[in-house]
Amino acid sequence: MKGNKKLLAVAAIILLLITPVLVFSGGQQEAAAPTVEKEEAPAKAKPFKLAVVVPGVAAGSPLYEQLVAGAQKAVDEYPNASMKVVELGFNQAEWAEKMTSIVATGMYDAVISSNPSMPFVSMDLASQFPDQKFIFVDAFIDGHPQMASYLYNQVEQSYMLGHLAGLITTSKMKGANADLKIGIVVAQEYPALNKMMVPGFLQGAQAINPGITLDYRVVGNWYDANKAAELANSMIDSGVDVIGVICGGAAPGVFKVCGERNKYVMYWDDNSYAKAPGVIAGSGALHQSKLVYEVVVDAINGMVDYGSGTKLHSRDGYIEFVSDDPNYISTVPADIRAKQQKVVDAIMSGEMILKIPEL
Ligand code: RBF
Repeated sequence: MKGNKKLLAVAAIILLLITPVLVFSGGQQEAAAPTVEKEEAPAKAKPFKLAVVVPGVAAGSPLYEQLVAGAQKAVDEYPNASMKVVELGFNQAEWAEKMTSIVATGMYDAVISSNPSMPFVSMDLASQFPDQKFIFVDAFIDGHPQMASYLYNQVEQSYMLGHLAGLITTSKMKGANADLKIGIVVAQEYPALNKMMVPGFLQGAQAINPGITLDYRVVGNWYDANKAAELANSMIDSGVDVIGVICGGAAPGVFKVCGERNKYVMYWDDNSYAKAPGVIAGSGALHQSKLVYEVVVDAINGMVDYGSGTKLHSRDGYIEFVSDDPNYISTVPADIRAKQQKVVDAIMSGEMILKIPEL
């Protein structure tokens, strides 16, 4: 009892002492410490403008859709933040010029974009506008004071997909044939593709059988679904029964042909089983909307470490093989899924290390 009274008295004194502060603060969070208020309150209220640059077209490209969604989620949480989405379109020769016209407005505290070419597309522009800050996801640049970048370990995503492709092509699944041939349809060549994705995919498949070969085809752009379909047909004619697809908006061409001819697709970037149930037999996922959300929140709060390049692995939670989707479970038999899961678990836990090469 005695102790309680003493506590009550102390609480009353504290309340008396802080009441004026609470009254004066008018509900503002920063008002508790007047000295801090002077320096921090205006900084927090300062408008933050973000340019979200889609190098291509968002629709049909999951990583770009996630870029926009992640940025939007962060901006929605901060009343002082706003963003503008700009699509650069499919003509890559125009990208640097279009980026310049965004940056030249001087309006944006940061520009965020996604794909491995964007740091290099922006390099000259960065020296012309030394105050402009850039954030690149799905890209790598280290040591540039105006740029922060985040690179996914695409060897891991690709190995997991290749491993399943290997299991399927050597299986008795209804679309699988006796040939040890898998394929990949890509939109265009770039270092991250040639050094991480294609080798990772093949390495994963060859872990099942070293005799497996890869039929590699290039569409030439990120939108031509008819061309992608033509390539898929020709690959299937030559004995391919599982096709990896990294060609953005052209991918539905491969889905269609594989659906018609009872073959299988491996898909990167997002849980996409529902886009072609029974045809997409394996899907990886990059958690780009989560990454972008976190990085944009940091940018709004002035916490981005410009000058750094960050490498993200499966064990960091940004890369996944989607094994709990009902379409995966109904398309791929349990014994194959069990073998696949062992490798997925080993990669996710960090027990199996697949290094990112120099790009
Ligand atoms: N991926 C897409 O899904 N759609 C695109 O339009 C697209 N355009 C790209 C353009 C360039 C120059 C580069 C280097 C990559 C592009 N990517 C695109 C690929 C993307 O960055 C990533 O590598 C793949 O989606 C696999 O994760």
